[in-house]
Amino acid sequence: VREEFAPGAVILRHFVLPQAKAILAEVAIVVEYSPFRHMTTPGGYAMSVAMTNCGDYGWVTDHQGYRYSAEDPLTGKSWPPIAPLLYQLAVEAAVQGGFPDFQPNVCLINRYAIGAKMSLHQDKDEKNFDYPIVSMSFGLPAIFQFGGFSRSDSVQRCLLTQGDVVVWGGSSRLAYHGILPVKAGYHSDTGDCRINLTFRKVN
Ligand code: MD3
Ligand code: FE
Repeated sequence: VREEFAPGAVILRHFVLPQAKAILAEVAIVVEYSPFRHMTTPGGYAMSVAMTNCGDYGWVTDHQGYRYSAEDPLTGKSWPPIAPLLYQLAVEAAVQGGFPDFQPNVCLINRYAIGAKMSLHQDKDEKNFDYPIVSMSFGLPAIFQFGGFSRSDSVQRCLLTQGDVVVWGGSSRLAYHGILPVKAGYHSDTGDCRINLTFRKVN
């Protein structure tokens, strides 16, 4: 089901539902090598969302700021590679979203325990915004907030559930967005959490 949520933002509901278990199995392999961790914001707060990455680079934050790093600061090694299944599904979703030339080299993996949230923010660390971001959601549902180019702009809300994919390109790419605190619940594939993958192209 293809639905334009905002200019350039295409929701593919349940696009990876058939592959959800296989994708989560790939996430488990990544996590064995580069575990989930609560990173520290430049302001000194621990994020409620636990994160890891796979790919050529990973998104990291610490007292020095937000950036992409070729090395996992926790292991001192490279991040594990993006599994072919994940890569292929991200590329297929981007094609469906109108981006036939998207070749992601970063996958940020977010884990939301109950109560975890992500405040309104823009994704600007990639530097080249011509590439879209492809997101995939699993496990517990979450309310996603989508605003404008200014933090104070009004927001639209939508529920993201297991297998939903969103391609964020065009003018949606620099919009403010966030996730409200995840409500208590249980999902047979993830237990008491929500998992989100975002595929990005970073040079
Ligand atoms: C809209 N993640 O990792 S995914 C993030 O559910 C992030 O974990 C949220 O925001 C999550 O940066 C939201 C949907 C999403 C991802 C990237 C976007 C929406 C976006 C980039 C630009 C605009
Ligand atoms: Fe974001």
